[in-house]
Amino acid sequence: MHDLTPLNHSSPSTVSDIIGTVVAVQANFYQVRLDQPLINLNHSPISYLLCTRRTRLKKIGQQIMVGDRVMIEEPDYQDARGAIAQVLSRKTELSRPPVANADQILLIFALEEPLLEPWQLSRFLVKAESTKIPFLLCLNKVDLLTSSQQKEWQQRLGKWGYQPFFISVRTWQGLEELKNSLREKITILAGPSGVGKSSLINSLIPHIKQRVNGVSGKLQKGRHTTRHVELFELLEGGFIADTPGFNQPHLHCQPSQLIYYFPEARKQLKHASCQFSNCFHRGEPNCSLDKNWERYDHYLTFLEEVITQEEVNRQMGEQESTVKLKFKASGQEYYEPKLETKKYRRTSRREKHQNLQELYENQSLADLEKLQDGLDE
Ligand SMILES: Nc1nc2c(ncn2[C@@H]2O[C@H](COP(=O)(O)OP(=O)(O)OP(=O)(O)O)[C@@H](O)[C@H]2O)c(=O)[nH]1
Ligand SMILES: [Mg+2]
Ligand SMILES: [Zn+2]
Repeated sequence: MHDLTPLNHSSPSTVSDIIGTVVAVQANFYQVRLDQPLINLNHSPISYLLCTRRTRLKKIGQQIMVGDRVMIEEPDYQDARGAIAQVLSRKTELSRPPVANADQILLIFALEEPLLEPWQLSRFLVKAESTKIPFLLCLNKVDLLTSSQQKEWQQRLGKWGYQPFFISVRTWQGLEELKNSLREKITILAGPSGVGKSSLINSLIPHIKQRVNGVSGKLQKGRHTTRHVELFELLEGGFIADTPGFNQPHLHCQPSQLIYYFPEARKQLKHASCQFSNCFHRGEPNCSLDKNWERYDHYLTFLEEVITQEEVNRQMGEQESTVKLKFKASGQEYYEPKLETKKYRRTSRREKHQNLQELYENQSLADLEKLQDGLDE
């Protein structure tokens, strides 16, 4: 028989000793990075197990996501396989991309090629703020800028309330400092297409080059391509996940909350409050917000958007008995008609179809496409 003990040679391994992090999910298989490598009789360490999920978990509908901390039973040493017996409780959960226990988001933009576009950056920042997961802002391709241009951006973003990392994956500028912020954490990369997300991962972890290229590029941009997430292990400890670039994250939050996703306004409202607790800060009497800040226009535009979204949600709420918001394994949202009792199924299905039709007609196609993009809470 094969002997399997933790590398530290402490007490013999019991079932609950084997704990790891799910780094990839494919169909019904889970790739798990073990906290402590196991060694077999041949003294070869096993760091990864390919696992299935126990039927019991399947029965209770326990989903397993990338980033989940799991307990493994019945490891098969020969083939490096096992079965996930339990999923530990999650610290955080993102639905798009679907990742559990993310410690932080690394928002990355390029300063040039593609040119940094303030509105787009602002939208991503608001989206990141709304996830409540801490995030870092990183501006790449600093090699394409003069130092005075860099300083201008630094000052401008400082007024927005951010101190970004200025980096160049090409010249390695700023990467050591950035690496220190990734240590021992699960970090999710996010940002528009072409800004250098995959390049960054490839330079942080050179030995996985081919795998990361597989996740990236044009193939990922089609509407129906699978949005596959995978955690890559950093040499200094911790994991990082590449995501396919998306250019227009969709915002949805309570309209009255939106203002708090702008640090420069949040700071003001800490010291003063408006007459109305649900003030939208656009001309209400006795509004205490000073409107003289660069991104106030961004705020107003995004506010319109989230108010419209709230209205759509309300309409959907009214149809709650007929459609149900569901998530695909890839994290994509879709609406599915609920099934009712057999007696009414035939007629109500047609009605439900009509409801869905109306719902879709009320929104422009562009909005529906936007619904499919972006990070989610
Ligand atoms: N000048 C310059 N070019 C860079 C730098 N980092 C990456 N690039 C280039 O930018 C292009 C896009 O890089 P990717 O890493 O593929 O970008 P991505 O964010 O993964 O893009 P998607 O996968 O489409 O979301 C490549 O041609 C890189 O060589 C940099 O620091 N400076
Ligand atoms: Mg990429
Ligand atoms: Zn106000």
